[in-house]
Amino acid sequence: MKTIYFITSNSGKVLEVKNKLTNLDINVVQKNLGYPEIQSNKLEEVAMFGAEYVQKRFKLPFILEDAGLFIDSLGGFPGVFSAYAFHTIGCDGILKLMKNAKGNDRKAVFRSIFAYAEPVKKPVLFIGECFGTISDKMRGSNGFGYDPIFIPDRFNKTFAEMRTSEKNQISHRGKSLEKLIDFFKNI
Ligand code: ITT
Repeated sequence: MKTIYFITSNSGKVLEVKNKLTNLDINVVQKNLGYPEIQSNKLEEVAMFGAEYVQKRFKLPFILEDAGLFIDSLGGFPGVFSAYAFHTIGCDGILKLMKNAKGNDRKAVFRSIFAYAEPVKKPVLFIGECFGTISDKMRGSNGFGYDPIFIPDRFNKTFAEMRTSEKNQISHRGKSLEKLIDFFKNI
């Protein structure tokens, strides 16, 4: 069994990834090394910078992931600032900012970028998106982060009202992870 380190502080992410990679005989081990998140409005740049930073310091194969919730009527906020916004204003604060938003103004997209890196080679990125809307109030207790306020398109429940397996089938991370898995199958 091959071991791949997941450089993250977020055990919710590890849970979502572990099951799928175990099926490929890959053991995922969480490593909370931390890495700088540069100021850029593109998650791809944040993930690539983070991966190259870790690569210089950690000499084993690893993955990391950057995700964000981009709300149309807030000009993409919290976007690349999703972690900061979550720890400061949280889901409640986002709902307050959106209290007068109706219909299309509640549209949002979750984006996820995985980076896979091993020594010497350029890190490789895998992108996934999930479109949806922001709910009127927090609903559900599963998952993490903004899950209680995000309703994916074609559903009438939030991510936090879904089981992890159900969320994984449609989520941004589920999609970027599928691409990562295809990559692993071919190396
Ligand atoms: P890392 O150590 O992996 O960076 P993090 O929790 O800081 O963990 P991100 O920067 O990628 O993760 O995520 C930005 C924020 O978006 C963070 O507050 C998460 O809780 C939230 N988030 C990311 N993916 C999510 C998901 O699938 N559902 C709900 N919220 C999510």
